[in-house]
Amino acid sequence: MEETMRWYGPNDPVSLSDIKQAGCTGVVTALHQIPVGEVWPVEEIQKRKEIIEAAGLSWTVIESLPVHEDIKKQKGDYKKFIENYKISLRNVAKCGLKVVTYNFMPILDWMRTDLSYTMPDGSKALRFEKAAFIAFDLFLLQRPNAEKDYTKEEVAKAKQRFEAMSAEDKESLYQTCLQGLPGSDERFTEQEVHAALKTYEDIDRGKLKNHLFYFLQQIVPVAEEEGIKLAIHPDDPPYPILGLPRIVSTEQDAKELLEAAPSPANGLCFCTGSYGARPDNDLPGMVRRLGDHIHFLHLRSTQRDEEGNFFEANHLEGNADMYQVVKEVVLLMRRKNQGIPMRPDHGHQMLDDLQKTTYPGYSAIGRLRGLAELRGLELGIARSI
Ligand code: DNO
Repeated sequence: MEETMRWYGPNDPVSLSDIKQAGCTGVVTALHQIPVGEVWPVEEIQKRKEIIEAAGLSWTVIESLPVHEDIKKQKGDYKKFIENYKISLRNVAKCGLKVVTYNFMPILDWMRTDLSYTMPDGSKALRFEKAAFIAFDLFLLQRPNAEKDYTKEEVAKAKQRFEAMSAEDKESLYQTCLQGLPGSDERFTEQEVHAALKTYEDIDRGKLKNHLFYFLQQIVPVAEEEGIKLAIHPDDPPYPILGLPRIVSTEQDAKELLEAAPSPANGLCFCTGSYGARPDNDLPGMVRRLGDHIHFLHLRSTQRDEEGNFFEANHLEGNADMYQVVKEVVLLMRRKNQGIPMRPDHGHQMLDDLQKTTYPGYSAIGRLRGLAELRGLELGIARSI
């Protein structure tokens, strides 16, 4: 695998030199300063690339080239935003970049209810607790008609959970859930979330899928022509939240989006943490069956329970069978005779990380532990088969 780490740009407290010392050959990053929907100019891409290369690393993957909300809704200026997206793809190709990650989650990207869940060893993990999330939805956000998305038992449990929270717990839950967009420090205000949710009222799963397929049919030919591999990130968590449809959650979803615009350029960011939060996703089988379209790997493991709660476990623990996943990846790379970019996705805050503020999930030492374990696992497998 081509080992990388995510780097949030010059303001990231985890530096390029830290990433280099962790043993990476490249980084995964984006021009976070460019507003979503605007064209990425060649000069800006080139400038960022030079900074990365001066540190002895390559810019292996773009994560993300974000998709404007109008494209997801097919409203407003969506045609212009699709044209802009094509120009950005051509511009990144001009700079020699090859893999572009994006997602098609409405409004919110990933969602957790706790960003510092204490593990038995004292390190901190990201966690999604269903009752807390429902409590946020019903009693803090007070989304209209939210109760109809939950069972009576779930509502009762959320109520009980909420009543037992201190004012401080409530505030922290509220801020965590509103955090919204990774890669920025911005949080949505309550009004903004309500207004944004309203704009999706008439968009169900089928409609959102059609919007994704249309978008793919527009951009995949450009990517193919430019030698770019597209990698769509799955939904995290992989099911609808806040009444919003989510359409990249299962193997079937992935197959359908690949079939909607058949091309080697149309591909997946295979995030084992996101797909793996559902027990019905067979991760090693997905690598076997969809491997030709896996252009980027996020390796991470969640530990789930029957109620739908999960936390991010150490990379080789939790529910993902990381041994089988990496074994399938090794076989795939041999078959294709090429490496696949990988990043250890997230990591616990541990050791000196606990004293630092980084993007949630993106501490240096926790990710270094994940990377080191995954690299060792790959070497062991590659040597023994
Ligand atoms: C979370 C990340 C995602 C991912 C985007 C890709 O840690 O894996 O935010 O970058 O969904 O567009």
